[in-house]
Amino acid sequence: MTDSHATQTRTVSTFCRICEPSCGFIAEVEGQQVTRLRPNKEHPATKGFACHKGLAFNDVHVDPDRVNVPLRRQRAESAVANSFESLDWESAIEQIGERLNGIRERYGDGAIAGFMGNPTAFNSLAQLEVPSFFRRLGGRFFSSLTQDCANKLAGSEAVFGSSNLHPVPDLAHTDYFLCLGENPKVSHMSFYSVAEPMALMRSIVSRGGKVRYVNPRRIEAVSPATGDWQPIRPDTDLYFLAALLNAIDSQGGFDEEVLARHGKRVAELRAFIADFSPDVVAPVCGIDADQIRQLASEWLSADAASVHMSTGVNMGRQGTLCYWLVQMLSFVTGNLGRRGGNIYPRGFYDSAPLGAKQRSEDISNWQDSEFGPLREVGGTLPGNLLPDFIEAGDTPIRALIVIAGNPLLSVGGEERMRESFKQLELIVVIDLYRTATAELADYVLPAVDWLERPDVNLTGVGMQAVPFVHYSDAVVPPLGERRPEWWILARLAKAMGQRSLFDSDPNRDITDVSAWESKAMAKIDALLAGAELSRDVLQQQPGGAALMPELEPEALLKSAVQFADGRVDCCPPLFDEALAAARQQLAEDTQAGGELRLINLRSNYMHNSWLHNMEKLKRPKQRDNPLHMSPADAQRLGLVDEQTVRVHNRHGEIEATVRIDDSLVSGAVAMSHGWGNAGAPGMRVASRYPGVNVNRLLPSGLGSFDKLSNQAFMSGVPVTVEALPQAQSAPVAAAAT
Ligand SMILES: Nc1nc2c(c(=O)[nH]1)N[C@H]1C(S)=C(S)[C@@H](COP(=O)(O)OP(=O)(O)OC[C@H]3O[C@@H](n4cnc5c(=O)[nH]c(N)nc54)[C@H](O)[C@@H]3O)O[C@H]1N2
Ligand SMILES: Nc1nc2c(c(=O)[nH]1)N[C@H]1C(S)=C(S)[C@@H](COP(=O)(O)OP(=O)(O)OC[C@H]3O[C@@H](n4cnc5c(=O)[nH]c(N)nc54)[C@H](O)[C@@H]3O)O[C@H]1N2
Ligand code: SF4
Ligand SMILES: [Mo]
Repeated sequence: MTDSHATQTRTVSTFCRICEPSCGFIAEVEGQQVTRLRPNKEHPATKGFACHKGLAFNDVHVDPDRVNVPLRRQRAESAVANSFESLDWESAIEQIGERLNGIRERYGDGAIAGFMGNPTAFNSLAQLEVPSFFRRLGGRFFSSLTQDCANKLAGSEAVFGSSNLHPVPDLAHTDYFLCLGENPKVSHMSFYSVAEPMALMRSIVSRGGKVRYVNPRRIEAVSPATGDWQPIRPDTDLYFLAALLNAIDSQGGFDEEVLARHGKRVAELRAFIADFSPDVVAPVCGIDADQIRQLASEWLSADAASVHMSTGVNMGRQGTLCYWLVQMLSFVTGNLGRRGGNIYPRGFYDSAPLGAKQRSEDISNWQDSEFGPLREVGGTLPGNLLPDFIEAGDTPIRALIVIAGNPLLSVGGEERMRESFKQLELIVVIDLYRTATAELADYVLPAVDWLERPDVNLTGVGMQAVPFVHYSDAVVPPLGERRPEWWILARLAKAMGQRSLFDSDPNRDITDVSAWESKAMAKIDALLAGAELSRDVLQQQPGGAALMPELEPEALLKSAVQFADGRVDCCPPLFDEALAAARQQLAEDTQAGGELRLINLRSNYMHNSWLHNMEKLKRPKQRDNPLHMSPADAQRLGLVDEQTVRVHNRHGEIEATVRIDDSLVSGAVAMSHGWGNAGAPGMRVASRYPGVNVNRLLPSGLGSFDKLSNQAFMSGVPVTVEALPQAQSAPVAAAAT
């Protein structure tokens, strides 16, 4: 960091906290204003890579629509619906604290709930402190994990004994990469932190290797230079993976020596995949049996093969089992813990044992709840049960605090969620914006953004292509009255007479925020100290970052597996019920007709439900979220481009505009989520281009999530599409199911 005269430009090294790559940036600062963000070429890991969303983040930082002071909703008697008045922090904290205490007294501890959203994954202090606030209160805790990747936590916990062990493809050395349900070019990968994934894909292909994207859509990553498309019908990956393993076993591809030394329950795995021959699954997956056998041979003939799956598979009906079979594909063929296969790179601390500790704290604890046996995964209950918990008879939730989340748009079933919120006595939203969820809140509290707070890249450790750690101080002081989440929650705890997050004595009057911050930072400092690093040392490195030595690939099987016997569980007994259900499901899917299935579509011009207030992202074709449909389906249904249609199923209905898209397999329709901002007038750009909330078509409540992991079913949900009657012409109604 170079400091000079206040009015001159100084440069501060920092990093982006929008998504997993955490790209290194240089912020140019004049006085206390950021004037420009640019990629940091000196950063040892991200090396000058950055995308347009991160580079434009200053637009969010200075957005006139940001919430800058605490807001309180005018109660119903107010003449203006949903008007908010500002108040000072002291009053806001005092009032909320008092109401929370009243609710606890009337309804018990469980009446208070938290929902923590995705941006906290890149917010080190919030990530560490938010869950403990609710734990101390004895409250209920939900997070966007169960709309994203909870299946991976549950899957790894069952197979490796740690919810934190997620072997990543060694793309720099692999000869074969099988990529399921992931779009590296647009979304920059998840559970694999890499700044420029497409450069790695190109290098695999250019050194004679193969990349296969298994996907119902010919995604942007597909090209002669970066890999081929393997089409698949939505939500059939479990059958495909089982058949691939079945074909590999038939071709003698199991590595018996590795299995004998490091595996257990291999016979049970074999028994399961035996029912899924390529011939049986081919018609369901929409992949020829010969092609499945060909993919098996390709995998086996590669010197080293690697695999990865992401949200397109997580969100199907069998996310946990799919993650298990992905690990099995790697393990049984001797590619797990091998150069060019899947590896555990470690990073600046060893996260695998921490995931084993989490297992004892939540995952193994099935409890009888009023909704049947339920367990927490990653410390969180199923987001899809939030409305049910609010409506629960004896022990209802009555206060909800949402931190960096937008459950009204990000969780399935907007109508149910909205309806259930009416029963809450208190809703508090801590956010940057007056989002659709915030619009229903009693209080909206202004959070700092990542230019205004210090962070270490905690998320991604153990899953980095190049293991590194970086630290950034706040680049500029907070604008307005914005505050960090830990500060808000610590103040609330104190106002409630609770032990504050950072102080054992609730009565001690702590006004020195920096003292709190250093207490909050102490955990991070301890992790850094374990790697013989400190924040000071990091800040003196180029890019504020230090590269970490990678574990040798073999260490994965030698020491990272967290079961006492050190063995990989090839067929965890926990799965028994799910395996039976999967066989049953295959039988049903084999009988099912050609219904349309709805899948997700991320683009470079949206980021979940946020960044919708950035004018720069509202390019002409990016101002709403149409329903993408293959030409064959459109023709079958008599639909044309730009036509308005009704999309419905038993969960809900929406109107959308058709976009004919030849990148989709027939039978799949795709829409972007995170839209539906008509009800968020506080976000003026977003509400000008509102789009429609596709999650109205997703299930909610019991039966709408994977019991093993709490992961919501959000991809492959059947829908019916029909033309809306035209004002002038006769209706062209055509149902797809
Ligand atoms: N149909 C469908 N639904 C999906 C998905 C899908 O693919 N399809 N994807 C799912 C996935 S993977 C995810 S992760 C979830 C995300 O679900 P959520 O986390 O509930 O939603 P986001 O849209 O990420 O909203 C994040 C909110 O945090 C605010 N925010 C940003 N930075 C900060 C900060 O530093 N502090 C605070 N306090 N607030 C901040 C933003 O303004 C925004 O309102 O959505 C899920 N929903
Ligand atoms: N631009 C942008 N970048 C983002 C985000 C964003 O919203 N916008 N969100 C961030 C977040 S929170 C996350 S979790 C990551 C997610 O990163 P990814 O998981 O890569 O997310 P997507 O780009 O939605 O890719 C999912 C893919 O799965 C495919 N798919 C859908 N259904 C199925 C199926 O049944 N089987 C198979 N095999 N494929 C299927 C879809 O066609 C899609 O290409 O992205 C992060 N990066
Ligand atoms: S890829 Fe993600 S982390 Fe990198 S600049 Fe873009 S939004 Fe930020
Ligand atoms: Mo996500």
